[in-house]
Amino acid sequence: MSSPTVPRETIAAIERMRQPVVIAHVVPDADALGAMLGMALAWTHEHWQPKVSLPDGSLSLRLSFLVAWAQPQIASPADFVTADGFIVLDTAKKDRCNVGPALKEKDWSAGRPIVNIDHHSTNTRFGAVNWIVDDAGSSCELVYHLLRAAERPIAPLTASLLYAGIMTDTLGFSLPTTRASALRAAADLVDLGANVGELGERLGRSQRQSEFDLLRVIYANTRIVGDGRVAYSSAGFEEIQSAGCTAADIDDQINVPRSLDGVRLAMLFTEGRKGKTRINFRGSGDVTIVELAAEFQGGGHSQAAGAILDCGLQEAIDKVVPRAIEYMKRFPLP
Ligand SMILES: [Mn+2]
Repeated sequence: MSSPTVPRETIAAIERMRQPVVIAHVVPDADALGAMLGMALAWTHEHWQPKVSLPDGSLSLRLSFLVAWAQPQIASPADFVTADGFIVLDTAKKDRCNVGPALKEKDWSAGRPIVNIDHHSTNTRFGAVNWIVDDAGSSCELVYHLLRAAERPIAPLTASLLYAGIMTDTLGFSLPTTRASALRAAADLVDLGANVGELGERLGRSQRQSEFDLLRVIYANTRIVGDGRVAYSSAGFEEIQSAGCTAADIDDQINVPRSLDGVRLAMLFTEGRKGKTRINFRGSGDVTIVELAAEFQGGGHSQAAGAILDCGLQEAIDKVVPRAIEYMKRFPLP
């Protein structure tokens, strides 16, 4: 993939705003945070005062350092009222926006323009302006190209934030979604001052005891089914609590069942909130899983998707695992 072309109308729509709120998805990962914080930082100047949406409790401990680095202006409910537009990044559907429980049920954009920039294949194009590049490896890569095209300065801190998203959404430049353009963008960001070593340390080698304890649970609960091609794990509400974690800390643990040799479909079931079970799906090799997630009203990318069921952990496992084993029949062994 050559570098994506940034549509002029995307830049023009952003430049028409003066006090937008920049938003990413619920349970923000490093790509969501990097894109949101990088965008807000690079675009802060005398005529442009962006705020970012980060409701209480929505940030994982592991990624909180990105917010501490960026020191963004956090949007209050009043800022949502006075905003003249919204920039939504890395978010496939409007109801996945991380605006907090009070605003979630309301029409928070109320006729004002939304600029929607994303790389999820299931993006519903809910913005007034939509720039969706579903073969881009990360939203941070898109933000990088946008800042370049709009001739916004990229400070070393912005470079670090964007590098964090490009690196993590490609699992350290190791997924098949890693295009040459992602590596080029990352290289440019290193030239611009991205702190590769510190990011590697913080994102890959700085587990807290609580996260480590939750991983013990994930390893212990991992099951292999479907002739060894399907693996899943789970953490119940009490298991998450007693490890000292919250729903915001759940994400990367999907890599435990996914890392088993021969597994092509991995799932992680977590009950971060009582009575709501989140499922992370990952596919590898020729196995795509976004269609499976869609059967449970979820979405995402072809090989990384999620869904939320309104039921407890065991009920969700009983519902989804047999269906997943059945689903694998469309991917016969070579
Ligand atoms: Mn992403």
